[in-house]
Amino acid sequence: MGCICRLSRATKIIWAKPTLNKMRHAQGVSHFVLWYREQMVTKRMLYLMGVILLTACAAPPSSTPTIFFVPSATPRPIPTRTPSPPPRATASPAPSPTIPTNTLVERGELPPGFSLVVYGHVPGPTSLAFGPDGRLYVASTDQSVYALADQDHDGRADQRQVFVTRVPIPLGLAWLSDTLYISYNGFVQSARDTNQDGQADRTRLILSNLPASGRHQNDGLAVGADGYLYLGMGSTCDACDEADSRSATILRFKPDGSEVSVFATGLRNPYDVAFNAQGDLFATENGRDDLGRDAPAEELNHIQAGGDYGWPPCWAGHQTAKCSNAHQAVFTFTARSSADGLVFYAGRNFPTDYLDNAFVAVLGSYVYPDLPRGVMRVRLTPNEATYQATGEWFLKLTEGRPLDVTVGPEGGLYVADYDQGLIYRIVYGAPGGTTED
Ligand SMILES: [Ca+2]
Ligand SMILES: [Ca+2]
Ligand SMILES: [Ca+2]
Repeated sequence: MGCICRLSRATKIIWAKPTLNKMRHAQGVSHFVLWYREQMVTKRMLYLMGVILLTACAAPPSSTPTIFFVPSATPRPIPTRTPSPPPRATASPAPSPTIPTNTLVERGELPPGFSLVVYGHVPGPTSLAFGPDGRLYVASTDQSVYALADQDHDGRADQRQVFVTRVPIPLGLAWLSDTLYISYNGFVQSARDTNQDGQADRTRLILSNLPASGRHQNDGLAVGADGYLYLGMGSTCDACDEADSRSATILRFKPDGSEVSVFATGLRNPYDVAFNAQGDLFATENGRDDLGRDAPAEELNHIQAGGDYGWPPCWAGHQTAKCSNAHQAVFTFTARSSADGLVFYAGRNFPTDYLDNAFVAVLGSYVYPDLPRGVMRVRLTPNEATYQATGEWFLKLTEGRPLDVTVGPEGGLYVADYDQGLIYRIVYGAPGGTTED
């Protein structure tokens, strides 16, 4: 399935299958990988090595066509070897960025200098959003939204509180001022905590009766600079003509639920939506399932007002006469690997070349368990009216299934692992310290 098909209803239907439960259990309790790196090297040389390692680690999924940096691995019989990274002991007098040492990676693989710790535990986390109070709000498939806090600032949550309950299959969260908007099965609800006890006491239905009875439902939410909310709307089917014009679209509406309009169409399951620093809107999209394992690719789309993104007849690499007006994806991911949560990096912790890069949570596939999963980094460059992109793996996992990503006020990248019920915190340097400097 090229999506978390029925993370809405299919969460119950598909994932209840004994074979899939067996598969999940077979993944077992995770093993922790301690990745401890201490090197006394010059800043310039190690920075260079970091770039080389980063690009080497960036080996893309085979079906991802828009990768620029491909390490040349072809051996040559003649002794004209490409110079390898310089010896570690070579000193350079010029100061340059240092790759932090003393990092820790409790899960997966990251580029040099980054660390990852388990920040918190939430059952079936589907969506993440930091609140104005600095807490991390986490939507859960147990029909709740939790708020996590790291009160002693050691980089791990030590307090968890239920903020809202009775929100079945919540897939999207977005804060606007003191109000949390929650996208759940067929509805968007607002929630506020007016008496400062950490729990919502004022809730209000903003949108009702959204099409959610089929294969997908309403997904992620984002707040635009224009003050409107933008909502991904999944299709009711794998590939069909929809009866409800709101299905397989991006909806736009005012925070009070008025002025609902279809902003863009032809998106089979736009799991998440996010704005970049320029105020442009992007959406991930899970492609159709009926064409086998190798097509279509999962997509990242630059969403423009009135745009048609092609589903069902058009997808990346398949442009027929019907597709002349369909927008092309700006980046693609391995077919069927389920590109889901999306955020643009706007923090101060990562090196500056990460600013405004997209991070995309790639869930992987329950049908094809060998497909890659983790978090991809996508760099976008303006190109006429849209963008061109290159991408590489940022976090590679062999177990667990990332479903959403967000950035903390202190600049950490937070990842929701749906399968493991964990939230990861990734920073540049050693873990610890969630206080904004
Ligand atoms: Ca803590
Ligand atoms: Ca309250
Ligand atoms: Ca999200």
